[in-house]
Amino acid sequence: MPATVSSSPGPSPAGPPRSGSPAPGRLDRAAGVQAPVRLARASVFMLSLPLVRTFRSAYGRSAGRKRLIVVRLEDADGIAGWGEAPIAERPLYGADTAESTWSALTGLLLPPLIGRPLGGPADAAGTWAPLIGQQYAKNAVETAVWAIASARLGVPLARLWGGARDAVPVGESFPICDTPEALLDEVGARVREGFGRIKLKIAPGWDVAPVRAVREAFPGLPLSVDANCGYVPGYGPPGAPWAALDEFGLVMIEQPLAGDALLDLAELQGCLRTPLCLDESASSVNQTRTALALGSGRVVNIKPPRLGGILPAIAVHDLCAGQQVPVWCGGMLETGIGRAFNLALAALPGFTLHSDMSPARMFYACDLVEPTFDIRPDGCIAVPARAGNGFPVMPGRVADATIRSWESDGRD
Ligand code: OSB
Ligand code: MG
Repeated sequence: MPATVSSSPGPSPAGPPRSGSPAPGRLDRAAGVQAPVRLARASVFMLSLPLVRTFRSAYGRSAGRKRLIVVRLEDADGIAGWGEAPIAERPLYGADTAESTWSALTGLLLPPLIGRPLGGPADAAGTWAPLIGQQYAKNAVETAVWAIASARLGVPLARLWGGARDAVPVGESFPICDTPEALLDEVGARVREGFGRIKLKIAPGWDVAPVRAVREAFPGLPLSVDANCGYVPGYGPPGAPWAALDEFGLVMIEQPLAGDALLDLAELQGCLRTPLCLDESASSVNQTRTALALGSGRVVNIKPPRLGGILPAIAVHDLCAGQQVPVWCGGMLETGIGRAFNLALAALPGFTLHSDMSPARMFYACDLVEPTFDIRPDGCIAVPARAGNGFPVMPGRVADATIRSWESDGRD
């Protein structure tokens, strides 16, 4: 049967949601994409990539090398799609780890998919619907199936998902530095390259002083902070550091308290003018809905690997659009494989704030895609216009970085 795009144009036009209008319904459109696929082969690669810079946040420091997993799926016609699980070795940001993701991919998610006829990406996601957790593994497989579907249809992902723009405004996420002076030098360099919003990682001991230094040096710069759950309610003297940070006109304060501390977050939000942004808290569609209803935040960071795929990410987009809650696409130091999906997702109309989308060159000596992407002088990164993976994946570079691999054609 030839591959087809669902004839439905989607229930609502592109553009910002109007008050009282229904949610834009991008989920129905994406879930309805028809692209019959039968997977013939699946490969999983555990990679160790050299980092060109230390990334330090409230969770600690990644330095030297970073593990990540990439998945390659191939259909019966030889069309390949790649997906990425930008996992960490330790369960700090989320519960998944490199080893748990490996075991979920090779033991749970991939074996039932090989040889099974799928009507499209939603069918793949349907095979693991009853399984809880394993978000990074689900995301890697779902995105790889999307890449095959997009290649078969000859339609770029952003168009399949109802994207409304061909370039995305981007910001940079700044790790904790040794001194505010070192931070100022780096922020200046990124602002000159065109990054339109700067996000500073904060943690107890690295908060008000560095934020003040950047604010004073760049008075009009859209600035935000990300605490990665690094504070507890009642930390420090009353109000500290939130009352001081509230004076800097920040775009948002991302995840000041633990992900599941929805009541404490709502209480803190009630004391601040600055919107709180949900990152670790937005771990599922339902938890995001609960957090918004409680007032635990007013902005949502959407990351497909944290949510377990593109379809749940689009569901959160639709939820937020229906409530006029601005969203943006966060990152987890993905290579160009993962970033291509993030860029396509950030083309959806609800993504009105700058995405964390620094080019892979900021972290890795060599990207896994070629050509890779970079920021344009206007501060935007172009949404991939190519069908399939968006950026061509270089199998030789994957092979060079592989420390362990698994492959199945379903006969084992
Ligand atoms: O909290 O947004 C986060 C990286 C790894 C895990 C969590 C986070 C981050 C970042 C990096 O901030 C953003 C990026 O990928 O550019
Ligand atoms: Mg964050």
